[in-house]
Amino acid sequence: MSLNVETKQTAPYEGQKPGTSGLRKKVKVFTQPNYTENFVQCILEANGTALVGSTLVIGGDGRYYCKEAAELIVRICAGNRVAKLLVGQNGILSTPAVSSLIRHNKALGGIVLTASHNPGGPENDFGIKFNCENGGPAPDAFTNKIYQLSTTIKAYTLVPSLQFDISKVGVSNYDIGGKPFVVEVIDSVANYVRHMEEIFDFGKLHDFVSGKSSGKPLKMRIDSMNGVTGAYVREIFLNRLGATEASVVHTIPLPDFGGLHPDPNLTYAKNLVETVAKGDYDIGAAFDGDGDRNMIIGRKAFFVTPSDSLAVIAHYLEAIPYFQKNGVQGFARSMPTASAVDLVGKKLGKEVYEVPTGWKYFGNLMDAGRLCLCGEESFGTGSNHIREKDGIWAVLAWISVMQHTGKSIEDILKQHWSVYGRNYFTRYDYEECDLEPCNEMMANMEKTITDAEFVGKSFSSGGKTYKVKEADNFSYTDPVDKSLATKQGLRIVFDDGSRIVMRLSGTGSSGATVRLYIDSYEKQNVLGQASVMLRPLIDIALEISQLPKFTGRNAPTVIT
Ligand code: VG1
Ligand code: CO
Repeated sequence: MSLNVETKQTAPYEGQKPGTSGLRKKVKVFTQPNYTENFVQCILEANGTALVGSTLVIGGDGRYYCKEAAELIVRICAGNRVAKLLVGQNGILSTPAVSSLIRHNKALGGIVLTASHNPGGPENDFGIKFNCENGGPAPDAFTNKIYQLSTTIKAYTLVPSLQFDISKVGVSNYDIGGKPFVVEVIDSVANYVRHMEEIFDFGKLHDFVSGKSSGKPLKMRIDSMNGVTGAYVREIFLNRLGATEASVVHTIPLPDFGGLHPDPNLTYAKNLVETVAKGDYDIGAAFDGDGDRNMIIGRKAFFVTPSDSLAVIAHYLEAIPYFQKNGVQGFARSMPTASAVDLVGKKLGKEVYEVPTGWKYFGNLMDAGRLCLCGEESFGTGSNHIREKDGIWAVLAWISVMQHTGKSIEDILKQHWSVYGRNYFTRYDYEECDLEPCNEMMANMEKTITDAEFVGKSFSSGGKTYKVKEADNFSYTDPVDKSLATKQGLRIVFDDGSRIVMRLSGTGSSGATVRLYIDSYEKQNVLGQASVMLRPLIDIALEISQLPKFTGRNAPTVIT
């Protein structure tokens, strides 16, 4: 029986402008009549004629409204002449799993349902983003097109009568206006686990984790924070690597993340940090809601900054079979990320790229074969095995390094610093501030730091003096397609390499979030306490930006 396509009239909604990684709004915004429908129709139309007969991947992090949105999207895709959909069972796929599936199946792209690390539930956030055929988040030119379409949309098309069961793995075939249409509900973890097995030496890791090689199992606490990684973690760490049941916690994905804020950092993953601090663990790790972020801590909760994590993995890439096989190309980091990896790149003779915030900026370099490992200070680490950051991959990389060196996480870091020096790093977030004064603050600071007199000025605090070497609003020309991204963050670089960076978040769902990044390099004094070492530069940043005056805040909401 042929199913009918229906066209529904609609009108534009304001503000359907994708941010750093997709469109993120409150659930209540997405569930307004036609809001989700409009945005999805615009995503599909932005693909132009390539959409006809294409394959798309659909899945998300299991948060509230994820399953309903996935079912709705299937019906809209059916109405837009897509030929085949790969849909995660119950609408569940981690962000890295979507990226892997797109590449593995040579799909045109994927629609990812997530607001990542933002809290979930009926009162909280939902999000939708499009990933292109390389598996990475759509670049600016593409998301601008989606936004443009959203301002003029008049109608969307769907097949309301399409019946399928998203909770059962299996293939359903349809005839839509004489054309075949296939919905394949897939096991959410199988493809991803296969991919990890190709990258890492699971045999070696099994012996190391289970204790078969040493008689001493690796003591781990892996915390999925009730996000999407639960199922992946259970299959990989318990079933494949032989870890004990007690090694993994919060592995059931919940629509509201059990009330947790699924953001793996020292503030929101407090339970993990406290447990590892008190207990007998070699490694602790946590992920965000959609599984692309990771936090790594060692014995007694020894904290590894994401900037250091990237540098250490870069130093030990030979411990991972994937890189032995495919070779090591360049490295990259986002602009606010501390420059520890630059030093490793320099030593190994590798190119190091500095790109704006957001994983989409790494994709072109990877596609061009110039980049194999990259990271962001926001707990993102990944490689060119996919085009998203990958939380579980990062933990497997760290366990590989531990196995390879036979050292503890703390010793690995201390040795790294003794060779390269240390980039002390912190980020202060001021969440949900009023937008207007924040815009004013940024404009004001831009004016201050781009004044001709500013370069060469010295600032002193707490017995330290920093002299400005350069200052700008960061802009980036993609070395591959020459596309230009401007106004990516205010940046003050001092002559010892230390930096102050300030930008407004592009992932918040209401108000403005100010991010202040402080990066201070020490060649010798590598064993200090980060909060003490960074104090002078923080005070200087607050003075130059006049942040307390503009935001009315005396302290950040989150410190990482
Ligand atoms: C934040 C991070 C950025 C990251 C982005 C998406 O963006 O700072 O590094 O790429 O989130 O990560 P912003 O614009 O709020 O600073 V995720 O795990 O939320 O997809
Ligand atoms: Co995420």
